Amino acid sequence: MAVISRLALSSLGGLPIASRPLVQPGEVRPGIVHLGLGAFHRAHQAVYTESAVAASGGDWGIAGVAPRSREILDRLREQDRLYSVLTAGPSGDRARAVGILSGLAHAAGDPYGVVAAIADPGIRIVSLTVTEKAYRLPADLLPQLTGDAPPVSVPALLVRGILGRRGAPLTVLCCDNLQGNGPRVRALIARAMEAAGAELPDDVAFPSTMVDRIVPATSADHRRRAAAALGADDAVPVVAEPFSQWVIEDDFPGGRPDWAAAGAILTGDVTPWETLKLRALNAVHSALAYLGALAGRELIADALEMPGMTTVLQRFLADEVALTVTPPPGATVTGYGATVLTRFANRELGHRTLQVAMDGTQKLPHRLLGTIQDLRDRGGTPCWAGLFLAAWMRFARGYADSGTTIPLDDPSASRIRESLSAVPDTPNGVTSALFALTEVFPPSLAGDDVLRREVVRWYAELDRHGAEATTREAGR
Ligand code: CS2
Repeated sequence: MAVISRLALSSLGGLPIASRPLVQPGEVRPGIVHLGLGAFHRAHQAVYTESAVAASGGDWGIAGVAPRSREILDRLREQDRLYSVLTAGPSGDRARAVGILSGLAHAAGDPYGVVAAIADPGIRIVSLTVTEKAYRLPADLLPQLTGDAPPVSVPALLVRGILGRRGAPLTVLCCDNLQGNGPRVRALIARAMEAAGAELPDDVAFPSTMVDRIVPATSADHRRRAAAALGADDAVPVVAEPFSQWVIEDDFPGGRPDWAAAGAILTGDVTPWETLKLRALNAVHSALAYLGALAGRELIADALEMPGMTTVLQRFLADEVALTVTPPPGATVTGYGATVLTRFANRELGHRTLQVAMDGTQKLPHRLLGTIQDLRDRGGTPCWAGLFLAAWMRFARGYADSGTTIPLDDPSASRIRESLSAVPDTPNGVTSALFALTEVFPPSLAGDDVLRREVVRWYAELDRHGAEATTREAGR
């Protein structure tokens, strides 16, 4: 079988028409530097940008920066920066090559090259998918800003790049699942600027965005299926569900691609979309991940099939999320929630519970704790949210209900292990130790007796009966 590359396209007659990229790599000049060349970016923003350029033109090629791993860069270079997106759903597999990557760089290996790319006035947007945990200032920020250490962290790359621009307007576009992602990143970069003895220039904008497409880690099976659907081998395909959504706050002082032509929603206020997505979709995802992983369910679709699960999730959406979220015009929490559950039932995606379970300490504040806080502020009791929090706490012990170990992949893993080793392995012991994690729980929730009672109650159920039986009973 041919390998996906320009050579393959020209000398081997090319790919089937439906699989061809909308633009050729190198045909479009770079206008965007993207930090975080993971699967999500390649299946979401890159696809929108390629369609926008194909529809309306513009120098909006993407220079993709891999923060740490070189592997993806080497593979993409071998394929002339082409890769494919495998869309997997109940109606079968489809695959298409994407050609919008106009350059590749490695932040760990060549940080000054990345700083120079951000400083280049031809670049008008720096977009980010670096996961929740990258949005903090590193302990060695100062040397990274002064040049005594290489600027490898996201804040240092941005500060040094922005300082090099001398007046060319720029948009920093955060595409990670953080509540208020625009203002949050602006505040972070403003603090880093201050540490550098500078001020954030007025012509740098930080619009908020809501990004949505389920993109599991690519497996060997996905690679085989991508090759079959594409008609060519690809070492680095990405797999995604058919659904895709992007809502963007329209604030781009240096211009932007015509993303609306690609189906994105450009708006003045992203907040209602963002809150709905985090609190309905991502919270339910985490609930499935923790309850499912405890019950030994490998896939999100398997977890959704646990008896009682759908009822539990629907009650959470109707009784707790709907009560605290004002959805965007035309949407309802329960209607949105129903679509989310259909999407999670997509077994062809092969999305693993352990992948969604990762980084709980970073994710839960954005997706679950806001709902809990709002409920408590109104004097309500977070029943279902309490169950999900208890499931995370039980998961954090590192054992499934069967007694097999489950890996705790979380930046706070060692702090969690340390706290748990100092308390008895009981509902009160474990929950008290974890409520004391200040990076997760604000004092208003850590000291809330009603919340604590709910969580301890559910934890005791999970401890006694396991996640499978607890969910079944709860969903009666
Ligand atoms: C998931 C998200 O891994 C996770 O935490 O909840 O990555 C989710 O698949 C996306 O936000 C969907 O847009």
